[in-house]
Amino acid sequence: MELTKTLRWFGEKDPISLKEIAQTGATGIVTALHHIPNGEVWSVDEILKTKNNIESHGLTWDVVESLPVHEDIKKGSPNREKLIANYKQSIKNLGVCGVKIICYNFMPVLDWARTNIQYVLENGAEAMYFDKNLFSAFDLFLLKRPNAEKDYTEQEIKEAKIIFDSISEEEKDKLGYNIIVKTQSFIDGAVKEGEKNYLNIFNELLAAYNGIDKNKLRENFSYFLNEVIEVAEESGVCLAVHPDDPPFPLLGLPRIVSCDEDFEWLAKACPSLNNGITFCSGSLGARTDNNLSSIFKKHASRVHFLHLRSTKLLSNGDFYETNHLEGSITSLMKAIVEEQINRKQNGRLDFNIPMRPDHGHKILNDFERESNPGYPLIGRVKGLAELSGLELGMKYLLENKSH
Ligand code: CS2
Ligand code: MN
Repeated sequence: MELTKTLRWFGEKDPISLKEIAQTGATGIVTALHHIPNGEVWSVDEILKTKNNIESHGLTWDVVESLPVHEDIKKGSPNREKLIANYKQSIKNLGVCGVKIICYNFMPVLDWARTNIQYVLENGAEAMYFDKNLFSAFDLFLLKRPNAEKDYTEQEIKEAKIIFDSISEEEKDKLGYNIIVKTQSFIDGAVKEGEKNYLNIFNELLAAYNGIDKNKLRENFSYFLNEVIEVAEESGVCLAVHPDDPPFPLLGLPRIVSCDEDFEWLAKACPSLNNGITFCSGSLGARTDNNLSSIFKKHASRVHFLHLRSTKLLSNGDFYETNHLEGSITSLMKAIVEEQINRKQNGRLDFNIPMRPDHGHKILNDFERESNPGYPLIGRVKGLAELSGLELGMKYLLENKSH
């Protein structure tokens, strides 16, 4: 019994190769068919090409991350029927090919958001940082989102203005780029690199959510889940929604997968255990009122995939991604191992839950090569090794206790 160790691979365009990943201690790959446009069917042929490639390196394709949910499904637009039909077909095809866990998210427009993707730590390593005031400054004064002021207090606007006035033009450009162009949704192609007009395009994407509040978004999410769940069950595929990162509303957009109450809603909206969760400790950890191990314990039976990393929350609401073993990861790992033991005792076969170190710091030779933000090789491998050791020790303690 052991968590399945995986690393994310961004496909052929990833500067990090499968050959390298095969040497890291990971046995599995988390990837997507990045070349297929969002909304189109993943055919059996295309899935098998990637699967065979992964397997030719002695690895297994354990989790899809992500099979993206099209914005029109999130918005509940009339053409969602066609898009949902395509999603169902992709689930079916993945099931046929034996790829049985699908991670996705239901965050409008944005995926994860950070203000600095090269925050230098005391030891010289680089991490990703979210500066609350800087993010507000971006919203209010760079993006100039219509009516943005309504989402902030006077004090917040004042603080955002001070910080905005203190940074150079070059830093402003970089800020926009970090926040928008490097986020996952833009990897989907909504804005091309070098696109000068990207702030306007972005404002249009946001404006399309005018009138869609938390309840409406929940309604659209529930509709989607209840449409696809039967196919998922028949195909033996588990869906695993990734939490909002950070887990609070941004840019006037609703966020509905952020906390315990949201997971409770999720389970009620679609009770099937195939409607599951990607438990991302780093995302959920960016909120003081999210107690990681208690949220995990409460919803453990529907956790199909683990993203493990730690978030250092500062008193002013800023946060950054800290070392994997910091924070409450030890008590979370205890809860995870207990869940594995439970599953085994209850005859569930899915006790080797796939896990990956979600992001990693840039360290050592990572500085000598390109990588996707958050996904340098050595920093992630350090996290993987640390988490694997923690798991092993925890298992030893808990199993000996139960004998
Ligand atoms: C990931 C997310 O890189 C990351 O932070 O955890 O982007 C994740 O892949 C998506 O939200 C899942 O759809
Ligand atoms: Mn994550």
